[in-house]
Amino acid sequence: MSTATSHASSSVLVDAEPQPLAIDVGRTALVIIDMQRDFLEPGGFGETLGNKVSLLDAAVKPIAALLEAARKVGMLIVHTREGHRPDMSDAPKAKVERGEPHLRIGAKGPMGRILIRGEAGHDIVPKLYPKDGEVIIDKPGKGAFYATDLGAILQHQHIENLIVCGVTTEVCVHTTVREANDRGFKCIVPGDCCASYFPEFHEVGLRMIKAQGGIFGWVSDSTRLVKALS
Ligand code: C5J
Repeated sequence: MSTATSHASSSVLVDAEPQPLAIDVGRTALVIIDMQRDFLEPGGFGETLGNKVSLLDAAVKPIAALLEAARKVGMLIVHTREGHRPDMSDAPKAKVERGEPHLRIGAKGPMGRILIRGEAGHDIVPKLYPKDGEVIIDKPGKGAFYATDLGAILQHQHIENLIVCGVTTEVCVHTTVREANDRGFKCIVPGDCCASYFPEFHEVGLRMIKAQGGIFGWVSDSTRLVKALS
């Protein structure tokens, strides 16, 4: 993992709503939520829940552009993966017992056992694959702080701001932004780097973040963020 002390400290102004935000790049992390095959590809968890997974493809290209810009400036990069231990001891019964039994978490699908660590479907899509040294957080819940060491890592790296993106907007992205906001992080959410199986939830999810003076954070997009970083 790269360390905060190795990150160049420079303040940039990010165009965002409800207002522009100045961030110190060296104290900012890019957090990419759950860009896993299980959510984006046919045969995974997303599809077993009855969703049209191709709707999530829209976020891949903008995230790739942002990831490239963040890597160039040496920003701390965090990738998260939602999933469970193979023995499923960390999977709450209430979460597992939903939907058809042969399509539930832990069941065998075309990409291996659904939402289980180490299986092909649990891995991150090739276009956004983590590079050596980037942080990977395996999370059993929707929020990236719940039952993980993300908080400790961000604290040790002196991170104050998060750029949070990924899938899905109203579930794991939103939960993570809310957790981060309560922990004192300023969160910027690039809208085009997020996606949902429900376009209306995506739209409203973004509006909820920036409403009321930015009650959960700021909303921007990949173009404005890449411009600010370069
Ligand atoms: C869901 C997620 N939607 N990553 N997970 O179950 O948003």
